[in-house]
Amino acid sequence: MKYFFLLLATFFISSCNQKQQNIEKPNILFIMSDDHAYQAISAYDDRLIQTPNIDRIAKEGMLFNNASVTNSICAPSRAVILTGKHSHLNGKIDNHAKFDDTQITFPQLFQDAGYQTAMFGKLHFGNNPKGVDDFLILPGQGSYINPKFIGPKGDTIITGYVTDVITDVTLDWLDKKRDKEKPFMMMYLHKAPHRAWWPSPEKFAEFYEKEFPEPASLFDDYSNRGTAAKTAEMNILTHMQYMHDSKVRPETMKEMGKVEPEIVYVRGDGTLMRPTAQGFYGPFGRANEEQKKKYDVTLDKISKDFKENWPTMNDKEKMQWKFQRYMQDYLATISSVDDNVGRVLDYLEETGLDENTIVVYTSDQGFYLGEHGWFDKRFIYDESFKTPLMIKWPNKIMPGTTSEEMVQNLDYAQTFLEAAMIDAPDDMQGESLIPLLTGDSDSWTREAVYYHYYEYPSVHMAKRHYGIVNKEFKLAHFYYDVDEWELYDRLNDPNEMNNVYNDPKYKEVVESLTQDLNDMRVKYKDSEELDKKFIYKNK
Ligand code: SGN
Ligand code: CA
Repeated sequence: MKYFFLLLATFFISSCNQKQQNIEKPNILFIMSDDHAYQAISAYDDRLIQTPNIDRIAKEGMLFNNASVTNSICAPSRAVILTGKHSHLNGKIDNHAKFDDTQITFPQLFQDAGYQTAMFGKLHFGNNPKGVDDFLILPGQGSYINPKFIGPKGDTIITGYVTDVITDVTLDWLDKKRDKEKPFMMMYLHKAPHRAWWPSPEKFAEFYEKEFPEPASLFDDYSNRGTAAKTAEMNILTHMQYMHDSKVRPETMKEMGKVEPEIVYVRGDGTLMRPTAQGFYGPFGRANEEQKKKYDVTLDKISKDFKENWPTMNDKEKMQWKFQRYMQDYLATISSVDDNVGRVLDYLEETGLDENTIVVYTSDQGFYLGEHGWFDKRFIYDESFKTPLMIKWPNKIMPGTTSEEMVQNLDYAQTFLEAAMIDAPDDMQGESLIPLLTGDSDSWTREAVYYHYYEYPSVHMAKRHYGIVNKEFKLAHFYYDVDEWELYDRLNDPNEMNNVYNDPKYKEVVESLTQDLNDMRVKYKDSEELDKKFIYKNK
């Protein structure tokens, strides 16, 4: 009997401890959008758009000015975030490679440790997420209008605009579905602002009336750069499509006959890709009659303007016209993300959950908003190498602080695990950001980061390269198709217009950074053998 009471008492104490521990463990709300450039977040830069809600996270927490990704492309970035390992080790080197889901991803560790876990929105993996109690994910890239989702119980189509819908299911889970006795780790993953940019009808109308400032390098001719920049197919004038991107009606294009410049992509296999009406009707065809009517008002204005004015424009004016259309739609989709992030932050505040919740806002990578005349990402150059990152954690992170440290998406898993007091596997390759977040920056020693991009030959034709980046310099090796090196002086040439690799003034910098890069490849277990292994066999 005595033993029975002892046992009961032990059980009671340990279950109280368990509860106590769980209560103390922070919730994690990981918000990630797709292709959201830091230039389009007012906490970083307010020339293009105001994002008051996303900015709340920075105001109440820490804004990272030098956050970057290890491989600037969608699914690989997500694989790095989930595994805490570089692409060459997790195997998801590009959007085509299969993700090996026998690997440990950090949500599994949270689930094992007693967290409630969920994922809503875009994953882009081809397999369902592991380690989540609930999920609703878009198939592949997903759709902006009336999106289809994959869930534990099968597929479902939800009527509405994707950014609103993902938020509705997120709030529903937070409010009604989760076990409120347990801490949660939730991944709230937007599709926006991914191409082809279809805003909600209301934002489409609102942003069509706006005009945006052009970046200094919109008319870049790529002189003083390498072959890769010159041959990439992501120039707004020559590669952005009229129907798919600018939302000119296919019927208008047909009436007009041949329109210059002709937009043709050369695929990696050498085949040509010409735009079709499907690029327009694929997304727009999903709208119901009521939604179509709302879009039609703005679509008619765009087509009328294009038909009347395009034929008499010179190339400079054509570039300017396309840049404005690009910004209007891209930023309109972001405005919806911002409104919806506001809804979720409001919910946390109203319920008091905000006090013990770590909120992260980031993107799977950055994006070119006309810098170097480009859209898209992929390159180690700043706009796509860097990614927005801000984190708030009441009573732990001092509000309104900034960090200039070289942090990466590789670090998120270990950061969240440490915050939740869960052991990280030894083979994760990042570093926890907790010392930076809590003001103990002396224990942060990293000075440079490693980058490696693989998806070539493929859409946009950005050549394979790896490199090293510290606060002052960026050294990159384009090793496939060409054998070219590039060095940028980040402090004196922040827009990266001059490759100074062969400038004798930089000889010593080149020597020491090349050594650092080699050391880094050894440290992270990357190698020439692996570079070769990942080259597509059919080329
Ligand atoms: C699609 C886009 C590309 C984009 C890739 C990868 N074309 O192919 O512009 O680079 O996705 O994007 S579109 O016809 O869909 O507009 S990623 O974010 O998934 O890596
Ligand atoms: Ca992306």
